[in-house]
Amino acid sequence: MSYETAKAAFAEWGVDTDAALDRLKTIPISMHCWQGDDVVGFEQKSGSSGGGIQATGNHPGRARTPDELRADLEFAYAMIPGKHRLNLHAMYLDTNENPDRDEIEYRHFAPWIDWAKGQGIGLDFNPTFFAHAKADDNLTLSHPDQGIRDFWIEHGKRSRDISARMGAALGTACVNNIWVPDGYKDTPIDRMSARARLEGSLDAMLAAPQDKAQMLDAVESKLFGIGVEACTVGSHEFYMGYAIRKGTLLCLDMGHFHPTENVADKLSSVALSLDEILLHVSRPMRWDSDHVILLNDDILQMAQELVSADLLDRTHIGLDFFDATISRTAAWVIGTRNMQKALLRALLMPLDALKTAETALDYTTRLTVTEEFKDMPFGAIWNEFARREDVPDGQALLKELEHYQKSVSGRN
Ligand code: RNT
Ligand code: ZN
Repeated sequence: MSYETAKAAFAEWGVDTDAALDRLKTIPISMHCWQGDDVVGFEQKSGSSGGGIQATGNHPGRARTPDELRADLEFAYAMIPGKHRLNLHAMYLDTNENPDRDEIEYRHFAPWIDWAKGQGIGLDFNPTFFAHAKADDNLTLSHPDQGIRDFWIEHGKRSRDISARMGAALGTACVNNIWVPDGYKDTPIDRMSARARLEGSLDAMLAAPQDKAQMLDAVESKLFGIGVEACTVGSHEFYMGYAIRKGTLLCLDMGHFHPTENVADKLSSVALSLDEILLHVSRPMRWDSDHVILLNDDILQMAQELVSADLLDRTHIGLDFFDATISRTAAWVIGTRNMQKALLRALLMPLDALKTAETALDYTTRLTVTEEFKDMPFGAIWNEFARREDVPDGQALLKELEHYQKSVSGRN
């Protein structure tokens, strides 16, 4: 279907497709560096991610160096309409030095900042509280040993300083997201002390004020992880309370709740108590499995809430998935485009008319319209977006993805 025909179909419902495309273009997605190398990072040590997270699969083409990762990212960005961001983890430093986590400095990330400047993209950041000998017990900021806590507090402080300098250098606030794996495989006796220690460590880490124009603190909760089935110290309630009391962002990861919970439903609730929100858009399958996000109901509902509740300006959309059984670059491209497609569908809904029907308790109209809209030609509007943004679609996209994958498949 031509764009003009599709545009007319939406116009009949009072929806302006050009306005939707203009808006979509301005929504940055923070693409996570760790999809490119199975959450391994570039520290001078071997080892896997730990902390209850795991990429499975050994598809050829894993980025082994920062240069390879940047090349892969450049390709992925070229396949994705619009301008986006990169979400870096501290263990992706780019340096010949070998600093421990409590020794990292801005200069260890300088090549990333230069590259981001050249690409015209913003950076986000994460301290890495896993894949390290001092995190082997799955206890970091809540560890009973003050020395271990201090080590991780120092890592967190340095990450905040690095984030602030990244934000200043790039002219866009860097979201520094704190996720720790802390928890217990079996039922703990003293949850309270563990949570009090986590709170104390966070307070110490976040004590130094930072300019919000340069960096924003975020905290990420979790229900459970592999190896920490009985109790996660940084639970949802823990961090929700913490974020509200301390004025940080709250990160909602879609894989970090009970499987039947609707994470989209949480947005409006937390938004009444928080200034800003961070999302880790992900797809759990039976557990926090971090599958590549699909254009499924969960994502569509998330996007619709962002638009309907007018939360786009105070929500930072980050992605969090890692699949090593398929082309890693294709995973980035498909997942990021799906987030955009979900946002586009939300922007193309006749939300005012639906809200009017709902306020009038006319749920019949609400259901009729939302179901009729499932047959609307969203695809033609997306195709137009890709055309305007000069990125391939359909078979041309498939070809590009295959071609690039072939070019990296010799890496081993
Ligand atoms: C883990 C969290 C966390 C990580 C990244 C790598 O369950 O979701 O966000 O995936 O920090
Ligand atoms: Zn996450």
